[in-house]
Amino acid sequence: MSSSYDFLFKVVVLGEGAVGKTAVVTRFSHGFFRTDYKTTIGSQFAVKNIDIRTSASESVTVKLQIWDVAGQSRFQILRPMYYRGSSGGVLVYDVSRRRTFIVLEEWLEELFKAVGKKIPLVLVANKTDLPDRVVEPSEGKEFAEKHNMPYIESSAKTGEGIVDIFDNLGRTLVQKRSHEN
Ligand code: G3D
Ligand code: MG
Repeated sequence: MSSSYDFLFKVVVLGEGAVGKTAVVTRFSHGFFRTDYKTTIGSQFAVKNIDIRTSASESVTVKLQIWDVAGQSRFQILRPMYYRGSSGGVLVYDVSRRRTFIVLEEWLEELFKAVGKKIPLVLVANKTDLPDRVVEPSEGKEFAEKHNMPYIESSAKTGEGIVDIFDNLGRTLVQKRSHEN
């Protein structure tokens, strides 16, 4: 197993408590879903290498350091510290709870303020496997368009969309970094 990589990015996962941040990260980094997650205390991170194709014959290895930040308000004072130095983010809401969608704007503000600039994000509509969906795809797409970010529907339970999230973000970050250099 090779541990070499071409790019390293810190990525933060943010959104209200219980939207599935830990489930999404666990599904992506370990490939399974479980129902006995401990509520994230403070923060934890996972590391995963992904290959991104840059042309028909070339690809680059991107190492993602994915920070799973606790969404509960009692951790608010700590979060800016975890956000700092992030190259990108994954903004998650739960399609079965409207409140988690309504507060997205506040999460954006908190993140950009801590990082000191806008960084590429992916909007994730999670828990699409649930029958009691209340936030429609059109609403999520509209928010994503307004903020110039891709919109991805996911289920940490079935695995739908999970790889897409990180692939999409990794690709954007590689393109951005390549333009900067
Ligand atoms: P958080 O890290 O954003 O706080 P968690 O959220 O990952 O801890 O998930 C909160 C609850 O939602 C967990 O339920 C978890 O199993 C569930 N969950 C996360 N993603 C999905 C999904 O895509 N589909 C469904 N159906 N459930 C999901 P429990 O009951 O374990 O607390
Ligand atoms: Mg969590």
